[in-house]
Amino acid sequence: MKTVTKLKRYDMYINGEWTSPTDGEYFPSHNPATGEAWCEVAKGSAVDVDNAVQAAHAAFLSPEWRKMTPTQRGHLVSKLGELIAENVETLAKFETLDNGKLIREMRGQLQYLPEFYHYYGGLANKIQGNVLPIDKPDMLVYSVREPLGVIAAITPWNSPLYLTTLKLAPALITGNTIVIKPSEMTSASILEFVKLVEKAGFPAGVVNVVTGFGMPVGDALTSHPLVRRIAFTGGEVSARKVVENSAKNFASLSLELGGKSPNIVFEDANLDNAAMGIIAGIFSASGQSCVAGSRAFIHKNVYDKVMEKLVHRVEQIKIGDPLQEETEMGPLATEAQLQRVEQYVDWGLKEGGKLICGGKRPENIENGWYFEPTIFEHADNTSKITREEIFGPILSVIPFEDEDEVIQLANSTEYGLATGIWTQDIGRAHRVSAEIRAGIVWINTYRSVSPIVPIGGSGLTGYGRESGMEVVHEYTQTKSVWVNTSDKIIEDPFKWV
Ligand code: TXE
Repeated sequence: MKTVTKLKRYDMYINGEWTSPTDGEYFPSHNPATGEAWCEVAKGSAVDVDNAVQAAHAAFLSPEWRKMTPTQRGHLVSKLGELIAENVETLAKFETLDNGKLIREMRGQLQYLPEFYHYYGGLANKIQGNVLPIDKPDMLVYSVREPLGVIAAITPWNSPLYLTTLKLAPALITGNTIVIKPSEMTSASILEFVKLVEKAGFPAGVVNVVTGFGMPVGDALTSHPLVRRIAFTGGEVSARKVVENSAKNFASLSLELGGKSPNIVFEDANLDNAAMGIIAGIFSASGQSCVAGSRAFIHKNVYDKVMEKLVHRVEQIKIGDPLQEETEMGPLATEAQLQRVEQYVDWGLKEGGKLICGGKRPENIENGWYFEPTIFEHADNTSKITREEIFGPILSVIPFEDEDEVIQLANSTEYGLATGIWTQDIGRAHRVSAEIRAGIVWINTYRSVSPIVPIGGSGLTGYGRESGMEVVHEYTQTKSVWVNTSDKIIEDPFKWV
């Protein structure tokens, strides 16, 4: 008889308490490398969401949080960074178990994550208002930047802790409180991480986590009347619902929905680096990255050479268990995502794309949601596979003849997130960068991120920016304070001042 092992069970974190779901239900979370359930997570409801938002709202109003100085908040956020640094290995393992990404990628992300907390921790006491050069006599006018209130953070499965951090750190240093709703596929690492939030010493209710599905949890959270800002990373379909919900509570919004980012290789580029950059751009994380460089435009004079380098390296990619150090490509995060990738391969072939390599599940791996790194060659940029975000390991390669043509091709997408430009010509690098419609341009590099640098895009990618200094404005609002410094008696109440 098969023994049934009891799965690890996660409750929600509301008002500083581990809280079981009001409906008493839990759902399984699967390991993409095996396809098997490895833990279960509380299935939240609208009632749980309300409890979490009310707790966050009460914490926002509490003297304990309100009266804390920015310096003290900064110290708490930096402390959280230190605790992450001490727990990299454990957190990385939970992320890999849930989303199937390589342990070495998750470890690398987590080793770097404390930098975000230190950056924002240090920024906490540098957010200043202004004394305004007012055009009226006997007046002192100054502005202060104040927190908004309860922030709703909705995150996807591809990089749970990194994408949560982009929202959490700026929200906390500015004095907001937060309710996080992780993806239903990858809640475990966030729930493990929240233990560190508790340990860092944040007051109860400042950080809350509700788990469950988009409907009803994400929906109830983004339409809640006490939510003042929604920071959303995910797909277009859910994003449209979130935007509709924001019409109910007038919460401000940032949306990061991915892209169809190009890597452009000019004939004067260092071709070895360009090939490596293209591979890193699309096959890292099995293509499940918002900035995945899923289109490569290669100048016709170097097209064959670059293709040869690309195919040669791609055919050596080691696919397998993401927990093994030598693995280079792990599985896709869900079975649905795997089927979606297969569907795009079918469309690619039907629409006249030439399959150069990959295009199927690896034959030597029995279980798990694996797919081979796949390269398609196309004559132009018009097919579905070259226009839509796939979120899988499929690269579309298209040749081009000149700069104007490639700028037009690169911009002929509804997204506007990232672009890679590979050239040794400094003038061309900046000229092309200026013409590209994207929130991030990488020249002779790809996929670099830093807490100091804003991320975001336009069009179908969404709007708003995360990371960098300017994001603190998105988590604060200006209060203008007018002070009459004169001791004159006000004689005419109807006189315009
Ligand atoms: O995203 P969803 P999915 C893209 C990528 C992918 C597609 C779908 O192309 O194939 O989106 O991915 C929550 N109200 N990206 O299905 O469903 C949901 O519970 C509020 C790009 O995973 O949008 C989860 O927490 N929230 C992207 C989060 O939204 C709702 C990363 C994202 O899930 C909701 C992920 C609702 N009505 C996918 N419905 C990137 N930018 O990197 C769902 N959610």
